[in-house]
Amino acid sequence: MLGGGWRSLGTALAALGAGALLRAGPAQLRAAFLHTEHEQRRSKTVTQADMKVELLPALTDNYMYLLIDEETKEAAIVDPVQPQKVLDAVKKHGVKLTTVLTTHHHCMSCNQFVFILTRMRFCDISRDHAGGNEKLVKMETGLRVYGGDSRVGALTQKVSHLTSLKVGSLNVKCLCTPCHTSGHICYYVTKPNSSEPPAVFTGDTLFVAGCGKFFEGTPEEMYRALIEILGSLDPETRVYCGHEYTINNLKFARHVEPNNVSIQEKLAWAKAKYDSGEPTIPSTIAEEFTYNPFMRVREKTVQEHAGETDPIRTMGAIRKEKDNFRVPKD
Ligand SMILES: N[C@@H](CCC(=O)N[C@@H](CS)C(=O)NCC(=O)O)C(=O)O
Ligand SMILES: [Zn+2]
Repeated sequence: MLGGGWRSLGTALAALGAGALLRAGPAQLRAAFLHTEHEQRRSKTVTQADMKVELLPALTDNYMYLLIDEETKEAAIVDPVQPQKVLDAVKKHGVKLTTVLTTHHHCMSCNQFVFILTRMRFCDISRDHAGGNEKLVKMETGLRVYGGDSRVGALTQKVSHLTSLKVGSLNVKCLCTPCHTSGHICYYVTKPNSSEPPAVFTGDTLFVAGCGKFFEGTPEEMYRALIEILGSLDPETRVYCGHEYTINNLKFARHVEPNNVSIQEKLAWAKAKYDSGEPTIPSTIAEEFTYNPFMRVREKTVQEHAGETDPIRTMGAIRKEKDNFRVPKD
């Protein structure tokens, strides 16, 4: 295994992508290094009386989430792609890790370039989301591993839509949201009789101000996932997503709706967070409806931009546009 410098190089190259790397100048390379140094991406803990969520930055721009039930000190980890980091956080909080919640199997197209680097031994990065499950269950025995897809590593419990499970006294409801991958699951967490907001772990279905690519699904499926399923949760639900893509997503959102003030304000806020190395997560479901173009496909402004009058056709059109969108520098 090579040292930290090489790992940084590998991570930076992965962040740039093969095509972009060929075009990158010194400033872009430097930005990629700053952006991707793990030390530069700070963790953050969101504390409520009934549950605690620690955001654990991983790989280039992934998040793992340690969910703690404050009543029993039992914990679950969402998408433990870097197992040692997970166990360090478990130790720090003095909690008992019992559960792995996997949003989706690692998708080849997601992390192609990281995969190539791994094969070339530039770095030892494993693949994203479910890529750490097998290693984690070897390091920590007796874990229940949940997921909605047989391709998920070390799976012990396959779940389907509205399957319920417990993490200590917390209720977790599984929501099937196929599209990015066909077996994608979001996890909705509530505490009975609590006045505090619920949490939802959305993997690569819903990002702050964006959504996942349609690798294994259709615009109809993403419409159902974003509008009908996630969109009908408690509006105050905290949204914890799989990647830190907020700035790029908001630049696309601004392109779709140049006059939307919520987008402009959120972008200014996200840039300030990024500059201080802080996560832009969580958002809320209510906020997403104000600036996320994929949650706003029923709005006239978004439909007009897409040249469509139907929300599902609008969903398909703006996803295609984003797949080819060149993110502006400002
Ligand atoms: N180039 C993308 C990241 C690479 C990518 O394709 N990521 C997958 C998830 S592993 C995706 O669905 N991205 C959503 C998007 O590009 O809108 C970005 O920085 O936004
Ligand atoms: Zn991903």
